Amino acid sequence: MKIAALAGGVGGAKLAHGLAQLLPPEDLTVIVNTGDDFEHLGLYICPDLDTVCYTLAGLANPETGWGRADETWNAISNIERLGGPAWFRLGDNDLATHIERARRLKEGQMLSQITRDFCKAWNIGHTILPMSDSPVRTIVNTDEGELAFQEYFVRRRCEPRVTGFRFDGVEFAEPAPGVKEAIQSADAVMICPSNPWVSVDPILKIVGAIEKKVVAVSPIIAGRTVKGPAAKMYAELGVEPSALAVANHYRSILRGFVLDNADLKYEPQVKELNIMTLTTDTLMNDVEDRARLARAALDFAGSL
Ligand code: FO1
Repeated sequence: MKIAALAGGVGGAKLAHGLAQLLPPEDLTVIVNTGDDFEHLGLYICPDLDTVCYTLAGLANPETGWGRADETWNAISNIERLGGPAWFRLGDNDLATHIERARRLKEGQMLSQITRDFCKAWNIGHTILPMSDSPVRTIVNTDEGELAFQEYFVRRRCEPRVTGFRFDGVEFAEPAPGVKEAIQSADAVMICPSNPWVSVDPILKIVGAIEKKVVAVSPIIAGRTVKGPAAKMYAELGVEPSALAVANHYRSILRGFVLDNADLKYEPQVKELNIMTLTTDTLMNDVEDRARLARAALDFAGSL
């Protein structure tokens, strides 16, 4: 089965890794959010893209989910000592990625081409694509005014109250080369358990109408997110955070929805939306869990 997976950061990367364990390289393309990207320390940081790449390459930090395993922090410690901005923790190994990417971007290379070369260097067989080669910037509207995404997420630890989102540049951004083709040739599009507001919505805006069956895996389990502020965002936007809220979020495009056993009670309401359901254990605590959930989601998608 050929899959185009849409992914944001840590949760998305985990399911993408599960899918990569099961599908041959030609059958999986992961399309990754770049709305979290930003320029920092003169470099170009693509947190979600790097999280997905490091995870599929087996290089990711197992504790944080982002950044590199066995990392050292000499550069950022020295930047801090010099009075520079150290709130965004860039490890020494990770820095090499940002320095080399910034160098190539300055030369005029496209982000998708650079990502392809990096994936080759990291021995990743599956295709990982940024959603677009053009910059898109997620802006979080809060009770304290507008904040650039990483300012909100890392610097302010998601504390300000969210009132909405804007994706600067999205109206001019074309899908990166390969994105449309991956969706067109896929048997199903799988929305990974990423933040619907800030990880998946930017990708959906870029790719436009999807004429394939779409299956989503809920990032909300029993009203909470494993990682990240999705549940907090729903609550602040006046929606009770739940798997049902996620199904509603994607209702216009979903054929199938995977929710956790803990959310069994929402199955009838999701079905009322004309969306088929699979209720299973969606927590991914280890590499085996990722493959198990991917297997269940693939079988479910195949059955629709
Ligand atoms: N997240 C944090 O909470 N604190 C950090 O200092 C931080 C640094 C960082 C460096 C590289 C990278 O690729 C990701 C990093 N992240 C950090 C994660 C990132 O901000 C978020 O995971 C995503 O943007 C949300 O999907």
